[in-house]
Amino acid sequence: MFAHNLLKTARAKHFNLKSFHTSIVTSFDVELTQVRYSNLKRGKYSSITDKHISFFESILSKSRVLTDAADVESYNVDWLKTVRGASKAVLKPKTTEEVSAILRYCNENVLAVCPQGGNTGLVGGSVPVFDEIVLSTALMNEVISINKTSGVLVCQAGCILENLEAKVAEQGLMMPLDLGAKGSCHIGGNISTNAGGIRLLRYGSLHGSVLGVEAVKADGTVVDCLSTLKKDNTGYHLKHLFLGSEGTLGVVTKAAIQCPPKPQAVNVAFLALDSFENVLATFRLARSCLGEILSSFEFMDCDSLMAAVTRLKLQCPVPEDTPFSLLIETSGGNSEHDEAKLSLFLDEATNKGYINDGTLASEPSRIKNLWDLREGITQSLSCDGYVYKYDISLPIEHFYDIVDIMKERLKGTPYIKCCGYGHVGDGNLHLNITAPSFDRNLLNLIEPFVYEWTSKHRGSVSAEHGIGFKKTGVVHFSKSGEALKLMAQIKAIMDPKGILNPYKVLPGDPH
Ligand code: FAD
Ligand code: 2HG
Ligand code: ZN
Repeated sequence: MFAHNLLKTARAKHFNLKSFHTSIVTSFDVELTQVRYSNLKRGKYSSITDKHISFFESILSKSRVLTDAADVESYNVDWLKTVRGASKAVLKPKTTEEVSAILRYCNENVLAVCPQGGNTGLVGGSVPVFDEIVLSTALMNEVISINKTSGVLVCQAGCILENLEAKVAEQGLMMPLDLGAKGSCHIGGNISTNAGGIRLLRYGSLHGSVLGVEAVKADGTVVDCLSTLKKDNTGYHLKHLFLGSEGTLGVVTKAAIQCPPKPQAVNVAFLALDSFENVLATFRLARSCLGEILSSFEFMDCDSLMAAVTRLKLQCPVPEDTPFSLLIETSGGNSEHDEAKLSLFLDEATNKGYINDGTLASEPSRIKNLWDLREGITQSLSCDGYVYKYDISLPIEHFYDIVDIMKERLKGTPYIKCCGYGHVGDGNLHLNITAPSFDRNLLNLIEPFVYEWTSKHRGSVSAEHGIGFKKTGVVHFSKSGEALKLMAQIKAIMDPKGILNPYKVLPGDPH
């Protein structure tokens, strides 16, 4: 029988992404990007003047144009506190028409713009590199409609994911994506990064569940692809251009999203395993035993889990020296049916010797406590100082190899932790290496080695976080020269003056 090592309820603790991390390093401690990456050249953009500010104030009102250095600062620094721009202005439109007027003006005056949602991106894409104007979607937060029958939500781009989750739940629906940053990230940011998250295994990528988008091109043209239809094969599927283009092709202003029904029964098992081989065996078994009710299959190694346990002071549901842990979630329409399936799976996994220990939760607060352990890892690791983050897709059989290889490679260096966690079900590993502070020698030991290794194993150098600012130099490890050329051509058509999020995604100098 499966060992129901009952969880002594972990402390219910809802961490706030913004305040938690801000308390460790302040924005002003972060080195300016233009200093840290001193070989970068500012593009030939105009610098913002009082005349430009007056124009923005005339269309937005004074209160929605921030120019005071103290007000602007948090928009200049990324969530990880690893890059810092020097923007002098933040614009906060409320409508598509205002976004259009801003971009038309910026395009005519060759002013560079950095679109920003919740600023939770992990690749430095959401903050300026030099003095780009920040266009924040924070006030574009209206839910336009929710159709209970079709399950289609239409909303503005600045809606916070967690708020949308609560809104659609009132209609018996759920959002098709979920991620640790849900309390801060915007749906427009999710679309622009093509965010993956913890339920992609079940509900697929946003390329499937985003039915339509409205976006504004660099010259201010509003592109209305806000279809709410499931089927629409009328020519090129333009909406996909905005999914994952990280603000370089247009500003997403509205979206139509297919929301699945909210499941009636959710169960979470948190399991202890002693080898990665057993992780893979458990995954195979879960797929065959749990089938359609499997909604997450998340993995963390000992250092990742213990970072969350110690930093967030959470109860550890498995022995503290457990080499590997899994969080497996099922969701479906019938609790008896789901529990019976889960029980069978757990018994079989125990009998086969795949799992050693674990706990099971079906009550919402206990489920949340278990998820907090997994979702709190990113924040906890940041407490060490600087985090070198790698978000890679790999063939499943090589999923964990790089963590051990990297530990060996970094012996004798000042790194603190080298750990791996992520979405096994999607073949997506988060390799994180922490150190007291940014160290170029350490970086040079990790890169380009980690990318070469990933490429050699036919993996992707960015599974779900995107390219942003930090990965432009390595995108060629996962994209052919021809593909990169086509990307540059598309950029030139959509944004000929290169004003939208320069220095991001595409390798090479901006326009
Ligand atoms: P921002 O960070 O503000 O922006 C991200 C990029 O999108 C930038 O390039 C920006 O210019 C662009 N952008 C933003 N809004 C728009 C818009 N309206 N139009 C055009 N461009 C725009 N990511 C995952 O994929 N899976 C995870 O599981 C996951 N977990 C996370 C957990 C934590 C604790 C944190 C801090 C981050 C996590 N992330 C994850 C990364 C991040 O949350 C996602 O990339 C998210 O989608 C970013 O949304 P945002 O609103 O914060 O966008
Ligand atoms: C997650 O899955 C996020 O928790 C963040 O994608 C991963 O911080 C990371 O490396
Ligand atoms: Zn992830």
